[in-house]
Amino acid sequence: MKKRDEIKVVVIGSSDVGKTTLMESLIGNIGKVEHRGITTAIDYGSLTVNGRKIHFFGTPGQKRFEFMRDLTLKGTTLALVVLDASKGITEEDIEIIKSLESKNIPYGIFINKTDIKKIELDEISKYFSPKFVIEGSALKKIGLNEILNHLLNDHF
Ligand SMILES: Nc1nc2c(ncn2[C@@H]2O[C@H](COP(=O)(O)OP(=O)(O)OP(=O)(O)O)[C@@H](O)[C@H]2O)c(=O)[nH]1
Ligand SMILES: [Mg+2]
Repeated sequence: MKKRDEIKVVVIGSSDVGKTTLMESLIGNIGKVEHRGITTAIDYGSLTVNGRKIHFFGTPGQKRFEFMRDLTLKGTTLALVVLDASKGITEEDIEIIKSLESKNIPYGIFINKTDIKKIELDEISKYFSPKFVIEGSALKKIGLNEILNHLLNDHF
């Protein structure tokens, strides 16, 4: 199978888990709209790695913006779900992931903020069937190359 030259990745997850920080660490300057640190529109940035362009769309995590998340998921290659290890797996995380599964959208999981605390990986496999699970820190720039490697090399 020929790998697609351009892919769309939607960064998704509940409020404050570090989605915008992750995009900034991966990409640098991104388009973003925030009000007191809370994302209120869609973050956007792209990267071209080994001739493959990756378009990243970051969704707001607050519940009142759920409709933007659903709209942004249209035509996505993969959803990248960000979890906050310091909070553990929350009801909202489960809701978000179950919604992806019900729409048959492939997703990978990035467990963020592992500089503060870790999550038992068994916990993840108990609930979910992601394409990949990566532990790291958006703030400390840990695990970012692993994300890119999966985006470039996996077949979704
Ligand atoms: N310790 C630690 N803090 C982090 C990490 N990543 C993000 N943060 C902090 O977590 C807070 C929220 O980060 P954001 O990137 O704004 O989170 P978000 O998911 O985009 O939030 P919403 O857009 O409101 O849904 C900020 O204070 C970040 O500095 C990390 O890896 N470790
Ligand atoms: Mg944000």
